[in-house]
Amino acid sequence: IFTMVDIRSFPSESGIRFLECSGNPIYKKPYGKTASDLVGLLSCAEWTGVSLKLVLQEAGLQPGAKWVVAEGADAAALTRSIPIEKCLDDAMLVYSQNGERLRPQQGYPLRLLLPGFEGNMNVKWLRRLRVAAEPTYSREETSKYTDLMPDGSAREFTFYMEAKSIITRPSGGQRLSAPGFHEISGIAWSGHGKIKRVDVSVDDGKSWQEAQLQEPVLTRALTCFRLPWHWDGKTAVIQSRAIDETGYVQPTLAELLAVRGDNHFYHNNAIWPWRIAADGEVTNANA
Ligand SMILES: Nc1nc2c(c(=O)[nH]1)N[C@H]1C(S)=C(S)[C@@H](COP(=O)(O)O)O[C@H]1N2
Ligand SMILES: [Mo]
Repeated sequence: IFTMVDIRSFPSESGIRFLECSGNPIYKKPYGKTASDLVGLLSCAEWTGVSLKLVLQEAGLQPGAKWVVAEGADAAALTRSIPIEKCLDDAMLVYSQNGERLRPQQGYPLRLLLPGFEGNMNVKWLRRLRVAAEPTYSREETSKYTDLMPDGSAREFTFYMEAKSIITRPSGGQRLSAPGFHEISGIAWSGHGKIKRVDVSVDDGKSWQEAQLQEPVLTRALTCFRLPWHWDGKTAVIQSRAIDETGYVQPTLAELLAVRGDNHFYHNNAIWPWRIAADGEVTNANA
């Protein structure tokens, strides 16, 4: 048993990492109107705490350990099984966010942080870690956070948040005041590491231009991108696609639906194009 005093006496580390709910957004219509409707269950913060690897080693990790089962102290006792490889890689037990102690809503006093893994696995109000040879098959990894494929099979233990991006300016709900110069900007992120490139199309996907990335590009963190654009005042469809350091390219919604069907619920990382009308109004082109 480690108390919070014990945990806080370990050497600390900090990292800027995104955290995203894998239910962000849904596959079925009606789709959201704004960027926030589509990918609003997303944040990026500087987290401070201790390396989970260090804590496990200090506790005396035995060979044969394959999973760590993490349990929250909320009424639901949210329970998730984490593969040992992640626990011995960049997983952390965090007690601070953006330089202040965790807020109650974010898991005070202690939270598991698994950079790049779906939000649900980042257990708040952490009260127990159990080392096991098998996953526990809790509610949150069977009834929830598992997906039904078109052939009736279940896709389970989908940990990683795949590469994703969205244009936030201009985006749904906004209006371009007049034709002329407009900067296109947005955010990109990947659970597999750094964003390598973001392509932007202003002609409904016919051609793509490389956007400028804001430095520093951090691993498993939100990365801002920008592209100068001259809007000629005609109807246009603009969109962005992220490519991460593994070479993975963000898919279109049609590509995702073709493979997963719309009974799939989690891990929708599709491209979201915006339609610009002649009067400058911006709406969701997939809706
Ligand atoms: N103990 C506990 N941890 C939890 C949850 C929960 O209900 N209980 N919700 C999870 C889900 S579904 C997500 S998406 C993230 C949200 O983290 P945030 O509130 O810091 O944005 O926390 C996760 N950790
Ligand atoms: Mo979530």
